[in-house]
Amino acid sequence: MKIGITCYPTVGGSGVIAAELGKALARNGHDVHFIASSIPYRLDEAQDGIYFHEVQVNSYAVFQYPPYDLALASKMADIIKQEKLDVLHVHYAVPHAVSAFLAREMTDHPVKIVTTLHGTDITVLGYDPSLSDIIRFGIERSDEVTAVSNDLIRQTHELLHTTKQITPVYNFVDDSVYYKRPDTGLKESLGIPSDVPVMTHVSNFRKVKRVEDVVETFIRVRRHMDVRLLLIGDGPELPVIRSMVRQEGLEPWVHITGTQKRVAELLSISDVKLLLSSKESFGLVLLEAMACGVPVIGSDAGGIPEVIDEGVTGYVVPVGDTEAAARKAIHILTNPSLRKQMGEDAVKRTAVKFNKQAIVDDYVNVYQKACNR
Ligand code: GMT
Repeated sequence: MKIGITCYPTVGGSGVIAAELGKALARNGHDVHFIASSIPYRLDEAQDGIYFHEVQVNSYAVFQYPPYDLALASKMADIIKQEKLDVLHVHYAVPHAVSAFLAREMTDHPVKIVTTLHGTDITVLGYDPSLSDIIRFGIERSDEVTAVSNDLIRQTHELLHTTKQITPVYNFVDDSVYYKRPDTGLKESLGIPSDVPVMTHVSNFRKVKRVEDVVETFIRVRRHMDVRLLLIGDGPELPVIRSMVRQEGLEPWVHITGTQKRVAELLSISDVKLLLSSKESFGLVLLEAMACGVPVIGSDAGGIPEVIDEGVTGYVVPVGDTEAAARKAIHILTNPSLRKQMGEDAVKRTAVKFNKQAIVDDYVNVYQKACNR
């Protein structure tokens, strides 16, 4: 098939999934055309069957805001016509599904539109009355719609009052990147003694991630045992977290790494991974940790309970309940055989329930369904 893919190219789960999906589709013999404002993170290698088309937005004095959505629609229409695309798969309803609709209207070629909902397009923007009608429009005019968890489907129907059928397709990880790496001195280079366990959080440090709960949980765990905290990533809340760490006098035990390329290596020296968000449609970082053999503790927000098998690969705690999160973390960290068993089960569950090839095949089935309409 000839498949167009549009996503936000910056670091973020949706961009990662779009890029990994595109690479896997190309490996399976499809032609994949990325249409985005820049090359998606993770698409930096040359690969047969992958093409990149950059959307350029010109700025004119007449525009207070440069019209990215229109430039995107124009570029999509060009590529649909030029490449005779069978399917245009857009990640995020706004503006991508709406730009795709406009692009299809601009061409005579019968391209099908597949939209994948990733989360904040519904759980945050869906509450905005100035956007909810256009999000619903983008969804309803798509030929097929998928979402990354059943909870996101429930929320989409509830928030947008749409009856559009939405297919759940879970996220996956690239197991050639995320697997347990041997520690070749990384723990030591961070100044962490080999027998001291490590708690880890990875995110884009937005408010919804509730990173202050992660630090609060760490403080509670530290009252019981020697432990370290790795905070990986960057974002608007990082300065707040830095000052919390300073004020609490935690600097010797908390390692703030910023954005990292070697996430799999850092996860591999971790003993438990925390994601305590208030909103989270899936939580791809949980899967990345699980693939590296790390037990996970997540909040009961959104799709997180669909990712964690309670008591098997980790634990789910109520949003904001740092006491429960600390209790679960202490339970894992003080039971080496449990920590080991959970880590092994996490790797197995990731390979089965979130199997990359099976999920790529699910997307191809969705494309075929759209084309057979
Ligand atoms: O979590 C973010 O802030 C980034 C956002 C994105 O666009 O990548 O993540 C969303 O999509 C990911 C991939 O499907 C999911 O794993 C995240 O749970 C989801 N984020 C939220 O729902 C807050």
